[in-house]
Amino acid sequence: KKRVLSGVQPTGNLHLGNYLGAIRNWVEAQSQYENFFCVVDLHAITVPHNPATLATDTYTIAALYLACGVDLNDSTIFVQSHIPAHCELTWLFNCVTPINWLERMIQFKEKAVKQGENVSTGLLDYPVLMAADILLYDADLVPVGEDQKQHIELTRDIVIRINDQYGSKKKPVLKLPEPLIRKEGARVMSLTDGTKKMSKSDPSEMSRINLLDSPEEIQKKIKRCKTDPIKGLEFDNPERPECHNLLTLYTLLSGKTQEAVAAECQDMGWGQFKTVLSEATIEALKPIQQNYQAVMEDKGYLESVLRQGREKAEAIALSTLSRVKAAMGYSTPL
Ligand code: AQP
Repeated sequence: KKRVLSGVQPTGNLHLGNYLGAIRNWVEAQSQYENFFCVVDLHAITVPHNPATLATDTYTIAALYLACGVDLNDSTIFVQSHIPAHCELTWLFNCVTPINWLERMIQFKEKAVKQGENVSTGLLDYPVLMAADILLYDADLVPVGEDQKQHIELTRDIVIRINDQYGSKKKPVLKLPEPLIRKEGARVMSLTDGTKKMSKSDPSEMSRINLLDSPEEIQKKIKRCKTDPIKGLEFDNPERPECHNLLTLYTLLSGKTQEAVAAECQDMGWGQFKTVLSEATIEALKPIQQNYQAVMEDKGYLESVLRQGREKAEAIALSTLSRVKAAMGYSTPL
């Protein structure tokens, strides 16, 4: 089976963008692959973070993976910082990655602007750590949302460079991974601005629906979300980004086809549609929230999942790390 690697940062509550752009796709395809899903807590400190909540947030994300349907028969769940090889491989990659490759990254530029003078070296280095995450496991495929495509391209550039400098055509050091971006859900947009992606770092809670939001919160956010004054609802009108985004959310959460939703909603007013969308969202999130409560009631179980996950993942990571170090000419530890 082909191997899949993906992850989410524990930088706050997971939202519908993370779910529809990534986790739901992991779950739908997991039986076809051998999967590794990590909670990327080392990435979480590339922006200012709260030490008091980092560990709890990490557990929350791992529990949400299980709650969303990640199946341990097909998938391994682990925490990035539990495996030091991620940092070590990052250092090796740092020394072959030109700084200007990193300065070109859109996510870096966007996040750096927000932070002014406090931008950390870690934020610039984020994509190199991500390359280490992927390449340590010889992943074939990386299922992510559209926003991560540029980072996977950079991972591929690092592979090409390492193979070129330290490997041979016959014996490449690293495997070249491919992004796996599903068209549906690849870019879920903010509820307050249909031209911006839904994001954990948006200061407005009203801009996103979190997977653990109560039905009342969901209703309130959808009631207040940005719309437009045009009558009738339609997909694909570039003048109406909010309309397209909300209809897309309804399509994905209700499980209906785009054609069915277009027909159902074409004559609706916003008030009526918002009720329909709220109900579909609450209904879709209900089982995830129930599963999450059940997982959180048994902390011992979650710990054992993460312990076993670490053991399995670390064995693979250490073997890749030795391979890369040997290719780069390092002596074997005595
Ligand atoms: N709006 C989105 N639409 C589709 N997919 C999305 N993803 C994130 N936002 C959207 C996908 O979710 C996965 C995990 O993302 P992450 O939390 O590790 O990093 P991120 O992309 O930085 O997520 P956020 O919410 O946007 O956080 P901030 O605000 O910190 O940047 C990835 O597969 C991502 O593509």
